[in-house]
Amino acid sequence: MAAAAYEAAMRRALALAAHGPATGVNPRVGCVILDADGAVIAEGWHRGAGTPHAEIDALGHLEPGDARGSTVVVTLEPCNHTGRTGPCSVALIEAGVARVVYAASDPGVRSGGGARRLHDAGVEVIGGVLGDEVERFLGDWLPAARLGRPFVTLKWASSLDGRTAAADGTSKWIIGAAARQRVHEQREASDAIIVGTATVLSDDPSLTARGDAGELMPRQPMPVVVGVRQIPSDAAVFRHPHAPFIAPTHDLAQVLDHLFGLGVRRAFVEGGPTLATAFLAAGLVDELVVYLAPSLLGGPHTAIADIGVGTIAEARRLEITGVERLGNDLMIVAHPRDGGTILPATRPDPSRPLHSMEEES
Ligand code: AOF
Ligand code: ZN
Repeated sequence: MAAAAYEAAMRRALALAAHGPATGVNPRVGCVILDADGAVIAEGWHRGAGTPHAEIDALGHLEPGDARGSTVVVTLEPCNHTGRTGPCSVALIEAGVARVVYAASDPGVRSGGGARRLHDAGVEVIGGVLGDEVERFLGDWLPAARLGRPFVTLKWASSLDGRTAAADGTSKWIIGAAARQRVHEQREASDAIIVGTATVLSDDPSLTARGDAGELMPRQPMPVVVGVRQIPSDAAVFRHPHAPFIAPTHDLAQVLDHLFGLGVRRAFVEGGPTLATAFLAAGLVDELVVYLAPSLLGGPHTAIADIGVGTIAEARRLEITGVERLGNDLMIVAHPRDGGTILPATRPDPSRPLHSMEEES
């Protein structure tokens, strides 16, 4: 079979993968099974954690023995572990497939290694077909799997001069309705929203994802509150559809580690400035989303505090990877040019906070 046939089947597998859920612990995966003539004999995709993997879903559409000698085209390297389900590598070997074509390697410490296992069992294995497209499609899931922690987006909304509050600390509605709605979409696309205790104490946010009529969106991220200060038992976050995860610590790496274990792959850090600065300084921010309103506030309430840039040559230079105009506001997405995190970690000891997260207003 020609490379073009594998690519065409991979394109179909990618379209199938898109039926799956875009958030949560498991990736979106699609699979197409071809007979020896290259005709499609089965298709499958993954429907979320606890359900069959794409390969098993596709095999399930065939009679026993019908996959013998077939070519399995799948967007992610077949898994090699027993998680909520058994290893797909073994299922494919037992089904007697002749060849496995995949796009992206599985970076999981436990789940990876399926390609090698298949190869060792005499199955022809071809990796990297439409690799870049599938990488882009998998979005934050792959970086999170590689990092072994959630992919972290840091968001703030500021005036044109980079202030997130006026001199008296008031900060409601810096950005307009269209931009605020975009924030709700980004919340819905996240697995967790993280704020500091100071934000809970000053703003009492609900940390829900809502539609433009204020209604709850179908998916709600897990609310997470970081910091050692007590928050009142009647705080709005306790009325969130999911029980909030309260992390009475300043050890952000540990918080992320715990969230990863709970299945969080995409974390959205929403405030305030001290928590934002602490995440940056700990080298734990992968992406920056900045909403800019055409207003000027002046004064002391900058979006982030000292990040150790003493002179202009030390400025952390980023690349703008997205711009959207939302009503009168702008949304800017930025990433580091050289890969890695927005700021490299500056504090080797995460148990010593840069500033107290509790000082923030
Ligand atoms: C999926 N769907 O189609 C494939 C996956 O806990 P489990 O058993 O569902 O295993 C999840 C892991 O399996 C996942 O993180 C990924 O590494 C691998 N492959 N996962 O959810 C699939 N092929
Ligand atoms: Zn699998």
